[in-house]
Amino acid sequence: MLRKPVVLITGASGEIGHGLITSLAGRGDRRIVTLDVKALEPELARLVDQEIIGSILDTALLERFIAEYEVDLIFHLAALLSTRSEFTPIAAHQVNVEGTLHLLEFAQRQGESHGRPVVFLYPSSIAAYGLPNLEAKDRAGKVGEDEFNAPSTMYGCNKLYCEHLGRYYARHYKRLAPEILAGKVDFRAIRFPGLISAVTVPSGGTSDYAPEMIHAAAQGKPYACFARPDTRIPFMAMPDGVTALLALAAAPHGRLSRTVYNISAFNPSANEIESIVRLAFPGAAISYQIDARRQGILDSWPADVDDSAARHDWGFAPEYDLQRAFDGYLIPTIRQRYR
Ligand code: AKB
Repeated sequence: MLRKPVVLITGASGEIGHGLITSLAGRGDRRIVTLDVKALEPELARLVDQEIIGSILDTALLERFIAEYEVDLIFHLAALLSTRSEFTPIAAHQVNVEGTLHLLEFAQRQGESHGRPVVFLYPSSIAAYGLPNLEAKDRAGKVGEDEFNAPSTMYGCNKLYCEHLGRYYARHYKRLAPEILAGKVDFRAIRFPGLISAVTVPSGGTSDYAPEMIHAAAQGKPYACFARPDTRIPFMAMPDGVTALLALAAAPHGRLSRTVYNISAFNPSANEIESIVRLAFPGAAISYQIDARRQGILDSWPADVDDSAARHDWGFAPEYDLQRAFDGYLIPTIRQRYR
């Protein structure tokens, strides 16, 4: 029996999965199989060809998958985010690193069996950076992909290491074997800034103060922001994040000069976000209750990143700047959501 060609999305029930499934299903050019420990919301489940509920750590499950499907595109979204990972570093390592290793090995075996490279999209993060102190952060300006690669969180270490693992599979896999086995996995990573979605609320991240503030205000709930008002990191509206993943997936291999790309859209401080939220929701009850430990993580992330390689190599160009993200996407969609 012929195996069925599909795109595989792990961690599909998370925030990025939501937008990605909707976009991929809208195009209608690929069958979609998802893998997550959590069930998809019913309206998303209807858009996929098969929903598998299970763990990326379950190797028997991946074995069965190999026998049944021919995968040539993977979006490996499953991960524990930065704040949660600090509370459970071993679980974080298992999901974020061992899980990714399993998926890379799965992709390698898929590529070997059907003979085409498997395009492997990996959402990395600004957490892969580690600025030593606020003075260095202020001085650094737009940080390039190869600078300040000394993360100070478990999640950041996991992301940075998996970027290297992906590059190893793509370029050097089993380099001492008599036959050439590298190149079966076409690994492509994006270092995402904090993502802000109008339709989902994140959990377990450290950039969560921005989406939490907006969603709380829209619901008329008070919000105590855990970040200092002057905290500045890069952010992006979710639709641009999804478009970026799809654009990098579609880019001709020969145009890519690297395996890991920064992308960014805007980088307001926490109190700039607060001002915009107050304009949209005049009654918003926003206060600050700074969590010094989480603040330390935010202070180690860059205030801005240099995304010129992504713009040059695969045409990255975000549609939403700060004003447009709020006026044209977040505020109207969120208002609708909580009506
Ligand atoms: C987190 O805060 O952990 C994530 C991220 C920036 O990768 N949103």
